[in-house]
Amino acid sequence: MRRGVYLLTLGAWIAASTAMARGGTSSASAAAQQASTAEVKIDNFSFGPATITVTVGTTVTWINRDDIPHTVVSDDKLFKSKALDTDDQFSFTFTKAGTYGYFCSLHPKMTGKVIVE
Ligand SMILES: [Cu+2]
Repeated sequence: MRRGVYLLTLGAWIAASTAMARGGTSSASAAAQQASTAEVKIDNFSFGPATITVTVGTTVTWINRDDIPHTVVSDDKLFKSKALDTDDQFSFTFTKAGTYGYFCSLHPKMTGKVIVE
């Protein structure tokens, strides 16, 4: 009888600590997802990487490392930066899954793509 109570107590303790561990893990990964960031470098008249794949909620930051101005403009006008001088940056947070093409309005042959999953 005493042994039965002990096992029951142990079982409850294991169940409780497992639930706590699960809770801790899921909230930590949710926080990590909210804080997701990605970076695209602009240099030598190109976006690098030209295609980037991120998760929903990711903030993508473009940084101009070229010595002339560039812009970041989405094909469907979802986002549009001002002319970025050297070392200027522009950020946009992608809240919906999809494929987002973009280009530099000063040099339309410069194109890139953000795939949000
Ligand atoms: Cu450009």
